[in-house]
Amino acid sequence: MKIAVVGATGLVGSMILRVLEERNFPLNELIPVASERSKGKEITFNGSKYKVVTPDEAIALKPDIALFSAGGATSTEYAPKFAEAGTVVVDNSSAWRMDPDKKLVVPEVNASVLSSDDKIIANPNCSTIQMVVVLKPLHEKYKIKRVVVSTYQSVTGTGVKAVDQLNNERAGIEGEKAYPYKIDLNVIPQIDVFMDNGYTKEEMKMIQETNKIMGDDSIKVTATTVRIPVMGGHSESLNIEFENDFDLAELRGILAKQDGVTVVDDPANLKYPMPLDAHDKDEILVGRIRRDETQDNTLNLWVVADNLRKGAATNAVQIAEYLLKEKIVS
Ligand code: A2P
Ligand code: 11C
Repeated sequence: MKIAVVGATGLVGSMILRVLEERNFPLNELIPVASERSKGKEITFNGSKYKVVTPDEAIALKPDIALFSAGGATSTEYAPKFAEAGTVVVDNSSAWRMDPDKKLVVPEVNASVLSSDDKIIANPNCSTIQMVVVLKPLHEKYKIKRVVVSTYQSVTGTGVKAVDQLNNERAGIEGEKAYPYKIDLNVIPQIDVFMDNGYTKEEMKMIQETNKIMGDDSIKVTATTVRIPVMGGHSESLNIEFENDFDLAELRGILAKQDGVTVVDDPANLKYPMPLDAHDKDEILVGRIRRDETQDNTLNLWVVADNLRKGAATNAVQIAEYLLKEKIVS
């Protein structure tokens, strides 16, 4: 298996390399890819050194799978070129997610939609991924009518520039800004650009991607997405209204059995999920599970995951693992 990682020098790309190492992904050739600026730079993978190549050089090497995390423009330009050369692309940008001809995949939810016809496969937005893994088993059992989600998102979701901004502000150093406002000691109720309807693009991603991944446009989703001065891990408050009533103990059991989910919910001992606990883990942590006492068949819960891992790198690697397991790529 020849695997290219496009964006290998970036925040998500380097996490993809780490996740490939940790999971012992069965590859015998790694092709780290970045822009012309990084050509020739050395990266270490599984104890060996590899030289970074450009996308055009990588295409000529005909990788079996390319894991892309180099921004929408790079994906738009290069994913079709890799696909044409016979490579299956798993793309972490938003470039192809809502294309009706492309699959948008979270393996625990809808891996079965994949087939050998899929040459460019989209990896969803981080805040969507951690939400749908929790929604899926609950929808199957109780049928979701509506979800109200509010997010508390880490600066790592923006990239290196935002991590630098937070660190610089904490150290009292002037530097480049990723956000229009100070982020340390602050909360910014804007993630990505504003759309004509007053929602941000991040909010619209959570709405549209959820319907597509769940394969059910009848689920109503409304979102408020917020940036907070936290380093690794997105948190979400979910209010979920079901068609059918639920038993709280049974519902907890369903979540505890869900692949990729760990229930951390013991208020008596002050146990609930926090980003510091989710950091560097692949599991999605769920807690504060309780009835919304103001409305029938309605639940409140709290979901936390490492946005660079399950929210990006791990999900992409899991898609690649599924392609191998099902011999969609061999
Ligand atoms: P480079 O380091 O050469 O700029 P992040 O999201 O953390 O900013 O990382 C973006 C990643 O995408 C980096 O690895 C970056 O490489 C890569 N990248 C940006 N533009 C291109 C491009 N035109 N072709 C290939 N890789 C690119
Ligand atoms: C954030 N969710 O936390 C964004 C980052 O569409 O993959 C991921 C953007 C995307 O800022």
